[in-house]
Amino acid sequence: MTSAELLARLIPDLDAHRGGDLKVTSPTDSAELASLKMDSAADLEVKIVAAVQAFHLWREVPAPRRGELVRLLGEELRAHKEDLARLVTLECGKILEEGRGEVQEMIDICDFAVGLSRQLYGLTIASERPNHVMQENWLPLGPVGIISAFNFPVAVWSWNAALALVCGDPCLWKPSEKTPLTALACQALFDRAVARFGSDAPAGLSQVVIGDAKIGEQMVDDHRLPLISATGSTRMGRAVGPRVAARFGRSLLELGGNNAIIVTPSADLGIALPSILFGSVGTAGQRCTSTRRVIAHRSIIEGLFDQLASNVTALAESGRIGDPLDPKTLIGPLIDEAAFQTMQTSLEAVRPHAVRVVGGGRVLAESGGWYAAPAMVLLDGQPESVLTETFAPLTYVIPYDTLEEALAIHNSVPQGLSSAIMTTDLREAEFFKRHSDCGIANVNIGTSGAEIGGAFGGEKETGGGRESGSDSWKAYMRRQTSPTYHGHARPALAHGITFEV
Ligand code: UN1
Repeated sequence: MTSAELLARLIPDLDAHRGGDLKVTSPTDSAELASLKMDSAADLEVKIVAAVQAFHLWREVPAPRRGELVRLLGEELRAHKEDLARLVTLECGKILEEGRGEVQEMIDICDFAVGLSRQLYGLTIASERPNHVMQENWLPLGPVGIISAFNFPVAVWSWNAALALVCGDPCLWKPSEKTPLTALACQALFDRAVARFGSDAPAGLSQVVIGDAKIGEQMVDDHRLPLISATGSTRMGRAVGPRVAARFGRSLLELGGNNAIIVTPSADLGIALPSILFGSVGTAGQRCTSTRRVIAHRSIIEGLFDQLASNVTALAESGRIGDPLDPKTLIGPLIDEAAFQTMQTSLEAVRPHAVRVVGGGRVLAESGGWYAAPAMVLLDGQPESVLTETFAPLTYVIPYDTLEEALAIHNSVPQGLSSAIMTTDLREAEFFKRHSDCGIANVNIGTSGAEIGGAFGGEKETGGGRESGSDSWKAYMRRQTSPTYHGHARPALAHGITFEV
């Protein structure tokens, strides 16, 4: 199937979006996939008005019925999983197997949200006054602005949209300008679900905004979007957070990571090695949960580094880097030349401090894509440059002597998303869980590949937001405390106050 055929299957109305201003290329070979029209400020205004109108109608639809729409969306995703995964692969360059995994995350969050649509529980709280009941109610919040990144071009939308929709909120989605086609494909699948759902799904319930940072800023500043859920770099979050706060909006930020795996002397290397490799070089190191640092006990670091080095060298030499649609490929391209150059800059910055450096160069230049051989860097400490997240297959291997020291190194970066320890010692595992400052703390599991059922997100410069599972849905609703008096006599005042008029 050609890319044109795939696009036609997934985005029946693609022609309506074609235009001159946004060229979409595939990182696999830098060939153009399509050229799209960007939304103007006036276009966005129309979409926001439609989203507000949709909110007034959608909030009145019972939540379990709203869940039915998300159930149908999940069915469309199941039916189109392979096509959508291919488009994810073509547009962002992750290998097809990971494209499938990403669509599976979408299906999973839809299932989760369907169940949730019958469980948006509030509380009944004991009142201090006679004949009073005090409830805590969760009410729809309003249209949600979703800003997503290129590396999970569809799953991140679904984590937000599936929850927002059952909570009663329309969605306005600005995907990365590098991956707008997968967004249009999701919108088309959503439209199919709506067609099967019936007329109580209002127009404007889910809309895509195509454009760059400028139109994103317009969303961020608009008070009619009470929640902005933004995924991307810490730099982006630094701009978004204060702007949303300035209008007293709510933001849900999923920003950079600088995730580490601590490998203790008791670790089972048969578990540790594949976990480190998937975390470091999987998705070409372009997950916010990718493993950027391995903090290994000094007694095992040399042997571990040798094994990591020989594994990544073998990947490069055995043709496992390349076309992400090819089933034998494990590492696809970086998103673009700028990503490759950033990786080189980080390598140059760390080189003077390195004990050994393996890999890191460009491969398959003739393809037109920016493919990098994964780099492993053995260090004897944690230099300044390691504190910055590099979105590439670049992993720093750092020694430690005591577990306290390992955690100190671990926590000394500004980001706080995912963390891991490889150990067979219960005490080490529990010490790690208590002291890791991250939102996610894995034991004998790598840093990437979190399940949707848990709350996903991190602390510090990762932004503090939580999305997908657990009680993340609360971010998409507003909490109302509602005391009711049901007695006959003059009601008592709280706090024991008497006020006789
Ligand atoms: C991201 O890279 O932005 O935990 C999200 C994981 C995936 C999500 C990554 N479930 O690796």
